[in-house]
Amino acid sequence: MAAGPVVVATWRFGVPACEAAWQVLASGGSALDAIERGANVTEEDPSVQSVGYGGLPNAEGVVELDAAIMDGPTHGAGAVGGLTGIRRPISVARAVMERTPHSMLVGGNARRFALAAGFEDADLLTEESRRRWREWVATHGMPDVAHFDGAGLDLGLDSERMDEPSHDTIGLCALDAGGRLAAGCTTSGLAWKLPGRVGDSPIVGSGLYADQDVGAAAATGNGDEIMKVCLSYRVVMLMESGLSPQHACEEAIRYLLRKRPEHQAHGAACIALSAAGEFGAAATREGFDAPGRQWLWAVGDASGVTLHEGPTVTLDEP
Ligand code: SD4
Repeated sequence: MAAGPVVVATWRFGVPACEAAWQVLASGGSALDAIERGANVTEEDPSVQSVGYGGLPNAEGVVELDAAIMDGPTHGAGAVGGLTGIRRPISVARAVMERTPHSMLVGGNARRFALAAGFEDADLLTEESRRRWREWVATHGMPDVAHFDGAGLDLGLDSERMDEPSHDTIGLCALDAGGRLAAGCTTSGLAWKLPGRVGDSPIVGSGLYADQDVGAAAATGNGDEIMKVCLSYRVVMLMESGLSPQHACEEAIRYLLRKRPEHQAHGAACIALSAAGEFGAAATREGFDAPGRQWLWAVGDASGVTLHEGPTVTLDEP
């Protein structure tokens, strides 16, 4: 008999997402539906400037969304990368999984698919995100993407300027009453990214992973680093080798730090949920342990939805 139901999500905005997901789980709904419902709450919230509607745009002022969903029982997955002008990208990702033989659609053709599948065209910029982009262009100038040499573009990865709301992905892992697992991830990605840049979030094994026999994981942080170590896959594999979700998260973050010690100013974090309903989370200390930027994550279960802090990990510790 499986434990649960339970849902885990990244960041403070994971609280309303968990509340919505919990409603689904509590009424006997599937983990997959819970993930989608929870993620949609964050995607539709204009005050979250790192996910969906209201997310900060790329260097040219266009909001490009990445999202993916993974279903434990079928080991199915769907994803979209660089999706523009659609408000609920995780639902498009689910449609990719359920209505096509493929796993990921990108760019203009992901948008065409979404429109054909019945999603509405939407302006994703809010007054606030437009204002912030104009401010960024005024201080940095427009990068010349066609002749980009890597020198002139400031992606805003300086951790001192990274306040909590500006760059964070919602990742969710859920276990339903029937013992089914699912994971999801949705983001507008790094603010001011090069047009066409796709992060870890829509990539199975990097931004999210679910193995029905073991557990699920999701990641947030600098996707250009996260994808180099397939962070979510690593967390789940560590759980498979016998580590608890908490220790698996800490060990996977340590692995990232070992492999890329010079590249962690922006940081990375992960959450995990086992098939038995245990959960855990960890983040790099650098990037996620500054005033206004603590590593926070949310849990929803029968006792309610709670916000948790830390732990953060460095290489100096065993
Ligand atoms: C990305 N992982 O696109 C996302 C962004 C993020 O905290 O989660 N930032 O790289």
